[in-house]
Amino acid sequence: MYSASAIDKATEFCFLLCHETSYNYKYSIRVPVTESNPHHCDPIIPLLLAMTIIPSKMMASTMLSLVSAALPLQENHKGKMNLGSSDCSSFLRKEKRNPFMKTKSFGRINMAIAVNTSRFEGVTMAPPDPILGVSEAFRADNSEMKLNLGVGAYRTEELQPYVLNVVKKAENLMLERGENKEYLPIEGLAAFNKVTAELLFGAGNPVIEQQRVATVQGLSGTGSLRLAAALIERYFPGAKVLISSPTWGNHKNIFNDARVPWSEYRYYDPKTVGLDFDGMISDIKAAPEGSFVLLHGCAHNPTGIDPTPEQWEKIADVIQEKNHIPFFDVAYQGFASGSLDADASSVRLFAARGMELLVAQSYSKNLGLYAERIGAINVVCSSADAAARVKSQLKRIARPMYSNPPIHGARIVANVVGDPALFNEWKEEMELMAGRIKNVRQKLFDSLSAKDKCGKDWSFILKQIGMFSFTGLSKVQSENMTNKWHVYMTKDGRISLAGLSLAKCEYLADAIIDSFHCVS
Ligand code: PLA
Repeated sequence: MYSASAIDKATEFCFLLCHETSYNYKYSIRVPVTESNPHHCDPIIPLLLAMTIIPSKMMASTMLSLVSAALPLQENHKGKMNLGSSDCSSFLRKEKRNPFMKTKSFGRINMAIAVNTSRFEGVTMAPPDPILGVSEAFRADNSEMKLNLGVGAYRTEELQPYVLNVVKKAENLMLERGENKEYLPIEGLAAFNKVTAELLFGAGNPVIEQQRVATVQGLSGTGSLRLAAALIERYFPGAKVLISSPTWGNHKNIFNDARVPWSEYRYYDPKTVGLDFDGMISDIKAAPEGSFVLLHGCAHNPTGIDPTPEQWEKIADVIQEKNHIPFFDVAYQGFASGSLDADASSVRLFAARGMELLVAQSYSKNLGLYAERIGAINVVCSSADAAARVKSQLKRIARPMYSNPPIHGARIVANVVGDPALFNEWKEEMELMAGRIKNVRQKLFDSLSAKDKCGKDWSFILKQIGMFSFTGLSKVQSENMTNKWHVYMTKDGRISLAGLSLAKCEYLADAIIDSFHCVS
């Protein structure tokens, strides 16, 4: 009887032959049957295959129909033929593996037609990501002057990536303890979930004491936002999410992919290069009752403009009046002001009013854990009972998406935030990072003011907060920054000051002045 492996080898031989004889083997046929597949085939199939060196696509499809027609016959012949496979397989033992065909069969019989028309013909080329795509373009540039101010990633004064000392210490602790790599529960590491909620709301906050927060570890800020979006889609069908104009570009992708409708509220006023507070309030007021209002907890991305404490109170008033649900994105706690508590004050203000709210957290920036993908989604509910149910549903959403979250970053955060000595060290390091960004911000402003002969007022740069500066450069001006000056930035005019050094401020000021005044 022909075994599955004999058939497999015969088909591979067929390809080998085609390849060696320079035939157009693209149109040959292969019917792989894996070893694990117990079905034995009619000998007609390997015979057909062995003889098949087909020069045209049309013939290939004819052969495919023949083979397909022959396939059902195999059932009838089961057990009747025993032609042996030893000769054939010894002949083929010297086979070269054909790189063209690496297909594994997952079904009972898997037919792959090796044609040059792809089944994925309808898949169009996606554009590069507006933020992460900038880093790809930066890597491809060989200029010595190049500067990557695209993605918000902290660099040292030497423009090198930075791993925090407390992170190294936490990792050493993990090695010393010889911790294992077992799966985490779906909701993540319990020690992480505890400290992350405490860091956000403050230990002893009534929402924590009363067990009214459903906290689930997420794949950093993005993954946590995505979980929340899925929860909204499932339990608030048709509810709209209001997002600021402008906002972090990925917010729109997240809600689009989760099929959650969104619209924008006014936020940035280009005339004042500040917050359009009246516009923001009236758009939130005008939204359908019960909408979700996405707010940047601190260090608004991309503008770097945050509401004042008084303005936050008014925003909370309107949201309460309209029965909306606040949804905070806290990606920069500690990075805006250098203080973890000050940067969480907006969220705490809403929680203190007894409102139900959602908060996505990220440790990418404040602990420099970008690639560890560590963050959380917190849902504050009006009762412990509701929180338990919400948590159960978040787990249900997470399980089919990624099953359970990664452990490494969660342990780092738990070790740092949960240990008083490491926690204090972290705060010092964070102040240093936030301080370096503030120094660079000041130097950029000084350089622009000194160099700009037109006397433009650049003071808005000093009013902005966090990693970014929203320069006001248009798309073409931003393109000039990249094409002429090798300064990589997003096309909305945002620059990441975390990727800038004091030494490069003058060069950057020249580039900005040239782009601003000479390109329109
Ligand atoms: N929310 C906001 C407002 C952000 O700016 C970012 C990151 C995230 C969430 C998500 O970050 P995380 O998934 O790594 O936790 N924004 C970056 C990077 C820093 C990015 O676009 O992914 C930015 O350059 O805008």
